[in-house]
Amino acid sequence: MSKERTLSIIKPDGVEKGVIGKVIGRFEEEGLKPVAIRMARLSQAEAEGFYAVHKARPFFKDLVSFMTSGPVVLMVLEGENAVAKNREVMGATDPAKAAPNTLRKLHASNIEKNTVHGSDSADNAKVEIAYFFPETAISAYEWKR
Ligand code: RTP
Ligand code: MG
Repeated sequence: MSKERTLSIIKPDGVEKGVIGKVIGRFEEEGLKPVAIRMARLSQAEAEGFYAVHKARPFFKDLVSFMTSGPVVLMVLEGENAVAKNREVMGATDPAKAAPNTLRKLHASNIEKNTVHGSDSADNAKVEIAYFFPETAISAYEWKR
């Protein structure tokens, strides 16, 4: 096991539903420590750039329009196997297929408005973190608990 970082986003539906605290609390309970947090309203260019890998997908236009529809919470989470752990806590993309008690099962509306984003590999996590946070915005600290 090794300490790793991943990028998490609470999507506009999660902010709108008022579950920011619940989502961050769950990450903390699961050993994922927030080391950077900022709220933002993504521009179209930022959302298109972030999801560029999905550019050719039929849902790309809707996804960009959803991700720019309201504020999001951008976070860097740190912990043992943070990338995989975050994906596990989020659950499947489609909440109908997500395991019980995952964030998407608990809070998501549908396959698009699915409350949270998490990087899908350690390499992508590095790129996604750098997309939103300069290294100086990431705080080093230890949990005392
Ligand atoms: P994410 O990147 O947001 O963490 O989600 P993911 O890895 O579980 O899913 P991915 O395949 O990367 O898709 C990115 C986001 O696009 C929206 N989506 N809509 N309408 C559709 O069929 C569809 N499929 C995907 C979702 O918001 C998904 O999280
Ligand atoms: Mg993805």
